Amino acid sequence: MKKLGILAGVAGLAVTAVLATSSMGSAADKKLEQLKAQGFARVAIANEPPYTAVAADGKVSGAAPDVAREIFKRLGVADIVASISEYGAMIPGLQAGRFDVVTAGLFMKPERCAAVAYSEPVLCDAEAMLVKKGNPKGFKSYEDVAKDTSATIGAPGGGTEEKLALTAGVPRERVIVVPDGQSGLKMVQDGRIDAYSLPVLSINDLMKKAADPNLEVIAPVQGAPVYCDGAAFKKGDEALRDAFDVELAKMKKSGEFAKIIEPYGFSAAAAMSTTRDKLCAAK
Ligand code: 6CS
Repeated sequence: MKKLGILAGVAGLAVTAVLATSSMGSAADKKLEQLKAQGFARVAIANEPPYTAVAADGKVSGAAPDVAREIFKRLGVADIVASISEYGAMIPGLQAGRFDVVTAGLFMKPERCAAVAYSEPVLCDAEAMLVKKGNPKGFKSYEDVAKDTSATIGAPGGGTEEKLALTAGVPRERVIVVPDGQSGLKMVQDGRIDAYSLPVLSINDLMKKAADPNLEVIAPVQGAPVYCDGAAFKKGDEALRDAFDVELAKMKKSGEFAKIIEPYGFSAAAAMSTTRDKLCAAK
């Protein structure tokens, strides 16, 4: 009887394992099935062209949402619906289930990689500063801002540039949280901050639209890394992330990826020259 009992026990374990795997498998597909049924994926964006943009009529564009829209379409999810969020609120919002994915140029860094499930790289860029014409304070790096005790620098709340300035030694009270590009531009124009920092392509976009001869772009910010973003999924949605990556890899190979991002000024080669693992391990 004993033997039978043990055999039954082993069989029971095997059945449990099979059920668990298939339920895990179905749990993973469940998220994609849920998005297909929903008809759209809820994406977080910042409205920071050319990464992400919302037109007056509500139309969402920008390199990150355009790549995500195309990939979700290939996965059977008809469209994306975007919510504007501050960078610092994107990961908490994702974890709270307010978004299905962040497609906003949220750069991969170890602490973020620990909190979300990133896709492979999509958009890469260096950092820049917008300053008064002639760069009167001679900024070349975030350390230069730190050394000048009267200098202030604006950056997005919870964003990479805020972190870089603080890490370079700029005291908290001289790092000013700026809600959006237009505000940052105006604050530099009005002399309320001495510099406004965003990635190069975002600052260049602001500069082009402002067409203000009294402004100057410092790019790249010396000593700051080139970062790349990926689509950021909630931990637990790795199967959806993996399905996203399969389509992303096909588009990188076919040239369709370049066709979407390069008109915005991004380099497909830059994104294809690195990997999530490398970026998430970078110091
Ligand atoms: O990932 C970030 O934190 C940064 N990414 C972009 C596209 N703009 C500013 C932000 O700080």
